[in-house]
Amino acid sequence: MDKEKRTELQEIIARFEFPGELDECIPFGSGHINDTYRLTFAEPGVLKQYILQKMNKDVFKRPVELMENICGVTTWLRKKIQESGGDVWRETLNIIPAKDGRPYCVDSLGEYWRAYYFITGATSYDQVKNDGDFYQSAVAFGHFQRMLADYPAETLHETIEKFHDTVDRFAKFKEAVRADVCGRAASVGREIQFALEREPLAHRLCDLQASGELPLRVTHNDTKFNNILIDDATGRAICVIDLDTVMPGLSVNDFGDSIRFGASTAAEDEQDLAKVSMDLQLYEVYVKGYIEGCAGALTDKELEMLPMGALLMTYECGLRFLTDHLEGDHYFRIHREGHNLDRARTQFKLVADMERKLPQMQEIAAKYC
Ligand code: ADP
Ligand code: GN1
Ligand code: MG
Repeated sequence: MDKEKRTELQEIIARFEFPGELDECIPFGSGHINDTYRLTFAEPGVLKQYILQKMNKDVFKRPVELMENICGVTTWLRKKIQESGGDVWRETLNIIPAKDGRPYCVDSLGEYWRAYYFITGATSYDQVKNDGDFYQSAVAFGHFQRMLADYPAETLHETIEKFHDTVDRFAKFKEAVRADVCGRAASVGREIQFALEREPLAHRLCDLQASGELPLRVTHNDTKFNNILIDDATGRAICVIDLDTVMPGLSVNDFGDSIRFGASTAAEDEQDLAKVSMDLQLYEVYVKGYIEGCAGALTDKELEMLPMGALLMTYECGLRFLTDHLEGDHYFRIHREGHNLDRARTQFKLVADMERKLPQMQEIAAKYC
C-alpha cells in the first residue's frame, strides 16, 4: 500500500472508536463492489481485528439508508441469535460506530466508510471445495431467510432499485448494445445473440412476482458462497455477511444465486469454458440444505420454482457482466482486460448447461419438498 493511501486510511481510522494502536492495515477479500481492509490493533497483550469498508457510492447511491437497513437487520438478527443461545459476536455482523455515534463516517471526498468487528477463526471461500461446506452455506442462507421472515419489510429501503428485476436488466442490456459506447459490441456478437434469444426467460419470475404467485420476502439478494463465513474449527457456516442488498425480494433468487456461483465446477471468471458446468451433486446438496434451513417457510410455488431461480439468476448475472463489458467496466471491479466478458461467458455456459439439466434439477428439488 502506498504512503498516500496509508495516510488517507489513517485519517478515516481515527474517526472510529477503535481501541489500541494500529498495527496493520491490509486490503482484504475478493468482493467486486466495496473496498475492504482488515485492520489489526494492538492492545496490551492482545491483537484485535476489524473490517473497514469504503462503500461503493456509484453502486449504492443512498449509503445512509443502506446503513439504516444494516443496523435494523443486524439488531434484529442479534436478538434472534441471543434468544436461541447463539454467539452474537460471531453469528452476525457487528457495527463499530464512528466517534460521532453514527454507523458510518464521511471523508473529505464525500466517500462513506463503515467498520465491523472482524469475525476471527472463520473464512470466506471463493470456490466450493467440498459438499459439506456448500451444504452448510445452504442451511445458513435458509436459516437467515427464516430469521428475517417476520422482519418489518416495509421499513427496508431499496438499496439498489430494480436489483433483481430481470426484465429491467434485459432492457438495460439492450440499451448498452444499442449505445455501444466502447465499440465492443461487434466483437461479442455471439454472446449478445445468446442473451437476446432468451428474452422470454427474463419475464418468468417477474411475472410470478407481479401476479402474487411468488411472495415478496426479506431476502439477502447476493448469496454468493463467499458472502458466508465458515468456522475454521467446526466447519459450520456461522455468519451471513455482505448485507448491503438485504431488501424485499424472492427466495428463489437467493437460492438461485447460490447455485449460480457455488454449484459451478469452475470459478466465475474461468477462461477455459470447457471447465464450466453445473454440478448436479452440488445442486442437490444445496437444495437439501436450503429447504432444511428455511424449515417449512417456503410455499409450494416457491419450492416448484427453485430450479428456475438458479437458471434466471445465472442468466441475469451474465446479462449484467456483459452490459458492464459493453459500457466500459464501470460497475464490477476488474483485474484484467476483458474480465467482465470472461465472467459473462461462464454465466452463459452455465445457463446452457442448466437448460439441458432442468428436468433433472426439477426432479431433485421435488425429492426434498
Ligand atoms: P463486497 O460487497 O465487496 O463483496 P463484503 O462485505 O462481502 O464486500 O466483504 C469482502 C470480504 O471481506 C468478504 O468476502 C470477507 O472475506 C471479508 N469480511 C467482510 N466482513 C467481515 C467480517 N465482519 N469478519 C471477517 N471477514 C469479513
Ligand atoms: C457483486 O459484492 P459481491 O462481490 O458480493 C454484486 C452481485 C453479483 C456478484 C457477481 C451489489 O457481489 O449482485 O451477483 O458481484 N453485488 C452488487 O459475482 O451488485
Ligand atoms: Mg461480498
